[in-house]
Amino acid sequence: MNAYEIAKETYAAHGVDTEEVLNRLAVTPISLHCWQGDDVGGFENVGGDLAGSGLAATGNYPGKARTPDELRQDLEKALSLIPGKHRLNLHACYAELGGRKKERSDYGVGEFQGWIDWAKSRGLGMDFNPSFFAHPKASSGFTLSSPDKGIRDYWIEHGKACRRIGAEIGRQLGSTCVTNVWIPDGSKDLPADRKSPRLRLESALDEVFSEKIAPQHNLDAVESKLFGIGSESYVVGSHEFYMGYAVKNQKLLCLDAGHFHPTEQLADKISSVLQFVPELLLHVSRGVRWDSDHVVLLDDPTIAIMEELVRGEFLGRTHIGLDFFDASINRIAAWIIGSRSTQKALLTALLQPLAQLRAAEEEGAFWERLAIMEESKTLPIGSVWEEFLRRNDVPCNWMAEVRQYESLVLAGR
Ligand code: RNT
Ligand code: ZN
Repeated sequence: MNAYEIAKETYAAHGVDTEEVLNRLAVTPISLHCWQGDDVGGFENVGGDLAGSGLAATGNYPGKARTPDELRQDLEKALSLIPGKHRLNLHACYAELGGRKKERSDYGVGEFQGWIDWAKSRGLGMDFNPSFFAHPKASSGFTLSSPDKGIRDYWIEHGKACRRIGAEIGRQLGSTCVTNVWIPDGSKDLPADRKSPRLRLESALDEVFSEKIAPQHNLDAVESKLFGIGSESYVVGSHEFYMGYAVKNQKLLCLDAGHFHPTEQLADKISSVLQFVPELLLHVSRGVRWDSDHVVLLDDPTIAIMEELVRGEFLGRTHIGLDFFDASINRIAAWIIGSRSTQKALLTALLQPLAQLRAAEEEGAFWERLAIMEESKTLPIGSVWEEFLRRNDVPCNWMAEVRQYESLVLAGR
């Protein structure tokens, strides 16, 4: 018997069917965020200042992608070392303008056709994001909630344009695109008026979402945040704001694992939120002190998120995306580590002896429930993971390939 066959028997004795688990893992895509590949730079050259707009990647590891083709080449390398079928999550600032100048408010599908064709040729679905940052019109710190009507209208048009692009992506690829709205709006120091920007944000969002778009092509999500660089004292789009907005308007809520208080667990929010909104978008991330965007690991918070998705039978209503950017390590390796860790967390959750846990809970045997949780941590998960890699023709030891790619491709940039 090989290691997988032994693991299969071990899990069967705990009431877990590893074949079913492997099938479920195989049909759960991860939406891979383009922005880890170039430190959230994009290719528009608008002369914006990232640090001034609430997002900052730190580090200067050599070999960063400088063009859409280089970024696609890097994504292909990463995807070849991540088992399963996945998606690309693209930001509007990755538009291909071909050297021309174009306002974000005027973007159409043409600027993204290269990305769509590439995704289609590789069998990838796509998700999309309007970019409300790294732009002169975001430099005041306010976009959709700006007191300046001209600024607000510009970003409203951008949001509308992006929903149409999202719908066209979904239509062309035959796979629903989730278009996620995150804005950096907020203030460094104490505002005197917390109310007005929120009222303006609500009506701006209503305008952005006013056009009817077929939900099989595009779904809208809204993402909250606790604080950011330059928005330490006040974030217009707080959790309460977007929770209210999503419930009222039946939008998807995007929960980013790095956007809450450090001791607050995203996992516990899932069942509450899905009781009132139709679907969820996750930005799987790892907060470290003030940073919300470290590379995802197979850690307790990530496992707890996946446990909730499995235990609540929420996988069918949840879109799993990644959101981190580390410019201090090999960027392709960052994608691979984060994606594989997310998949391992899901595998861990799928392999838990849920029937046993539920039986113990129903009986009121809480000591036994805790014991099963602890004992199941050392069941042979690694053998099931290796079987998943084998079936997807992806190596266990991918580091040698990344090292080689580093010397053959990245070193020449
Ligand atoms: C920022 C949000 C947002 C961005 C991306 C680039 O705090 O998490 O999701 O990271 O849209
Ligand atoms: Zn996010």
